[in-house]
Amino acid sequence: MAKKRTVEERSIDPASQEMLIRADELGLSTAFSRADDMVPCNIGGAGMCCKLCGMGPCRLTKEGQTGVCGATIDTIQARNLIRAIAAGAAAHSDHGRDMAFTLKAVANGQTEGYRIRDVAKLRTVAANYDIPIEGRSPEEIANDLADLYIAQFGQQKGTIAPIIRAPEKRQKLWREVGVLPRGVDREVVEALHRTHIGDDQDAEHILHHAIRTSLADGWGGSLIATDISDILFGTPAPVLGQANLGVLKDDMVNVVVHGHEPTLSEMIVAASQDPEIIAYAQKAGAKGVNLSGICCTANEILMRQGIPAAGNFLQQELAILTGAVEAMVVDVQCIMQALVGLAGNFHTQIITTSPKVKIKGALHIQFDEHKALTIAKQILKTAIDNYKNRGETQIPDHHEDLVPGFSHEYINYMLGGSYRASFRPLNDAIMAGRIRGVAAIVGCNNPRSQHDYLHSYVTKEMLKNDVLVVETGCSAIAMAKQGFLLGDKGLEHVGPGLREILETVGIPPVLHMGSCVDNSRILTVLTQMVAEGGLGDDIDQIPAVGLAPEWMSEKALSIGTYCVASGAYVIFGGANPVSGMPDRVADSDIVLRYLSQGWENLYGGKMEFVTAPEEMVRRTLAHIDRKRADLGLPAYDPLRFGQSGDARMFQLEQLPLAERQAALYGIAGD
Ligand code: XCC
Ligand code: SF4
Repeated sequence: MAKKRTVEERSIDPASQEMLIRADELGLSTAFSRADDMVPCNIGGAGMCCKLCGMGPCRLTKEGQTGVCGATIDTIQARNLIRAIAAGAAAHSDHGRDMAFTLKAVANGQTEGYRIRDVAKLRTVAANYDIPIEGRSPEEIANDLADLYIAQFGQQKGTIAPIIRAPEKRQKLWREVGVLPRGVDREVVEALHRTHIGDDQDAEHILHHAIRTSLADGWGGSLIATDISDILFGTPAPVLGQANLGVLKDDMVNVVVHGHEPTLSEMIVAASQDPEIIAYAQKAGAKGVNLSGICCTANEILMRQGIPAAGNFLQQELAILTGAVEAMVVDVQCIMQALVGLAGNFHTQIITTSPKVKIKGALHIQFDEHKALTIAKQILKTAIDNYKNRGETQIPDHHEDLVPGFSHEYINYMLGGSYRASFRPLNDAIMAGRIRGVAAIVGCNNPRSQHDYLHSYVTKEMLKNDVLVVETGCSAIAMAKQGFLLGDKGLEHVGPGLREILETVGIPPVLHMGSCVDNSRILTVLTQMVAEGGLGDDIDQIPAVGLAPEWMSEKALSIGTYCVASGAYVIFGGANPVSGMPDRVADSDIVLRYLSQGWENLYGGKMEFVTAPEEMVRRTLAHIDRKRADLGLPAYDPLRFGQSGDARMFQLEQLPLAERQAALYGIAGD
């Protein structure tokens, strides 16, 4: 049995530490303690176990060994990896499909409570695909767009439509290499077919299809999900929010929404402000209903409505441990089965809502967009009825303010205003070296690594080195809790050049770009940076890196793969699912070499798994500097900028008085 870690070793977040102590006191298990008890299987963990047929499972432990069918370690690793990528792509894309059906239903007046909130985005998106917009009602346009988007999933031939939003050079490359996705479902199904016993048995050929599958997610299902969420619920713009368990309230009915889809949660937001519901809560002795979120459902309503985030992935159980949650309402993805057992120790009701997700022992109130508001009210009344059963509570007194909502549309606007909206200032700042490059820090928490630590470490190192940081998913929530999504707290960690930009534009050190499907927004930003000019003519030339330091979900692998296919260098921290034999080094390992050098030769992007945090930072900066040099940009010089304004004053404050006077007023000391 592995060693039991202290609460400080388990999480860097004080609110989480407090709840972990409470769990220990109450003798209750959490993902943190179960990770200590459950030693990961080192054969499966390295991708060397195959259970694709009934002749196995075959566990390879020696060099040269094969499975019963003769499958080599490389084939087995590649098959395991593509299956994970296909599952991740399926999860994102099925979410996108449901959004498309919702848009269709809204356009045809068949839903309750929804309307088209962002007509401008609807028109822009539709115009991309030559859907007529002039003289037509939003509903007519939305109906056509919904039909087009629904068709992308089952399309059999040709290329999925949203691909046209990638840089032209990239599209041409994908066509030449033969990885343009034909239909979203088709690529996922083919990944499953190829990995059935007796099919594709060439590791590189298998991984070639992994690229195509992931592109169907990033430029297909995920992008569709983001587009439609914006059209129906509004394109995010900065709004004030809060994060961490301290957002729960002792005198209110606490309802936590958890999962990924905005459709139900947006309606719960509306219902929680309904006078009927407020009155119902007051009759039950509470001040009202206090809504908060976990994971990406949190991100969706945080960035659009300013609804607070109670925490990220590893805090779902910790929220229940407060004893203050009347109901946790879950939809799809990242929901731990342990919630139900844990909730049994408190009064918390776990409510499943998706036709795809039930958990034994949870209450199921099935969501239906045709009766969305009615169902949302029913859920809230169930929670309010449960308020009287609340026992002793312990809500950690920790939360931070934050400003999320940096969609690519908003970034474009903030850099130039309504009349000169443009990415020019960003490109210029990178070209001049004020900003060294861009890092997208994304992805999950993983109880095998200290909760939030890697997100925090990598983010701070990037900021210190004048690298602009954008974040999504649980990473964004991790940094929000530490105050980096607001002006002041994070600024002292920011290098002088980047700091000038942040202060001039008036933005926080870390830009929150949304949920996991919203990693498609990062693709759009990179494409716009290419279109703006000065940073090459394709995404792989931009000095940018993607990092998922605490990843755990298969979706993260799909995201990483489509970013590589789009030209980015992607670094995963923690576990390497294809690490192979312990004594193998990357260069002699067919799979690891292909993910790195092989993909880099083809796409200019590469995927690497790096455990040491210092090494993640070193490789990120080296890549950014190499891309700068390739573009002929001046080498990054930390002393060149920021010698004025706040940053300069901050430096001067550190100096002894005489030196400060000399620097400021030219008064020589004695
Ligand atoms: Fe899930 Fe999106 Fe991962 Fe967080 S970051 S643990 S996938 S909620 Ni996408
Ligand atoms: Fe074993 Fe081959 Fe079957 Fe996999 S496919 S379980 S390696 S026999």
